[in-house]
Amino acid sequence: MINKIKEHLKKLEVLNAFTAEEIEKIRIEYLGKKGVFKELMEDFKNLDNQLKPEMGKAINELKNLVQDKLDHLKSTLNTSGPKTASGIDLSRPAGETEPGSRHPVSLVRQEIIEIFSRIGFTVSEGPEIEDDWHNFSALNFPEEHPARDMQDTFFLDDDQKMALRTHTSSVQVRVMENSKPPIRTISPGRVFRNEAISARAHCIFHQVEGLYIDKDVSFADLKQTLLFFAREFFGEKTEIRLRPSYFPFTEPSAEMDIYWGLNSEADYRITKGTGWLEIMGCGMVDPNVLESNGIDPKIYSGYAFGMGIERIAMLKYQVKDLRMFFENDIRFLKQFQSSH
Ligand code: 2NL
Repeated sequence: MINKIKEHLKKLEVLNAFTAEEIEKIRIEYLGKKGVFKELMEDFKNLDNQLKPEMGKAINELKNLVQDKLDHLKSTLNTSGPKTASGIDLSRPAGETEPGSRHPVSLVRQEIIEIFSRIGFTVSEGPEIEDDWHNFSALNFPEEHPARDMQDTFFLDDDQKMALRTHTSSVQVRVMENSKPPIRTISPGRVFRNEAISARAHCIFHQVEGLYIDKDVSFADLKQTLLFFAREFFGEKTEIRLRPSYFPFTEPSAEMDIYWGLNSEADYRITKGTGWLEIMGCGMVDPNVLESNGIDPKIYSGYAFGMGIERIAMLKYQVKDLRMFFENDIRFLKQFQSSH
């Protein structure tokens, strides 16, 4: 009898179960009506009285071990479910995942789109790979203009026919090709410049450009639209100024600044001591551009503008280094508005 008990002890050590059914089977095998203990008790009855205390103790010990084993198996079932041969529990529920957040460039792009859509601008998008016509020629870039140079443009072939777009004006050329005035559209998108990467410049960045073409569109319309935008985005008391500038596709051209103020050391640094901050470039669409795109400059006129989204996002969120927007460091990204 003592050998029988020893055998059961050995068996018990390697016994395992992965489901509630298997555990129940073990329980019945040992503790059931026709189980191991029933049989042992039958043997026990027929023992010599002097052997009974020792055997009784051994049977009790075995019973306790069986109960412990069953409890243990049940507890692993509750917390970790079935295990594979490798011991990895594939049924374990995943830990909680933190909700993601929107990228600051997406947030600012969306805000700009919403402001202009309130005054009738539609959104247009187009290809990131462009031909020379849509990126340059249709926009009045002279044949030898430095912006076409290898320095600024990522050309995709040796004869410089195809390139990564350097601005989203190429999208607006496509809008002019495919529709008739009045045209009132903004084109947000990714653009590419073959430049050295620094805290203030990157070879990939995002732009929003705007284009409005109709009869009798004037510089006053441009100025009032940009003032509206500046006050919606930066606050209702925002002041703007326009400085003369140059772009191949607009005439006259200007740079729009907002008054940022000089209230802190940082303000002096970012406004170079003037209190004014450059926000975007703009101008009246050059008659050559209208003509190239099949729009009669004697009947129609238009204005256009363009701004860098990262630059605006740097101001809005006080980000000092443009490269932060491209590194996708979770610690940076999770500081912005959650998408939930
Ligand atoms: C800047 C300046 C500008 C435009 C973009 C434009 C588009 C067409 C015709 C004429 Cl189809 N102009 N776009 C005009 C002036 C300035 O962008 O600094 N962007 C980051």
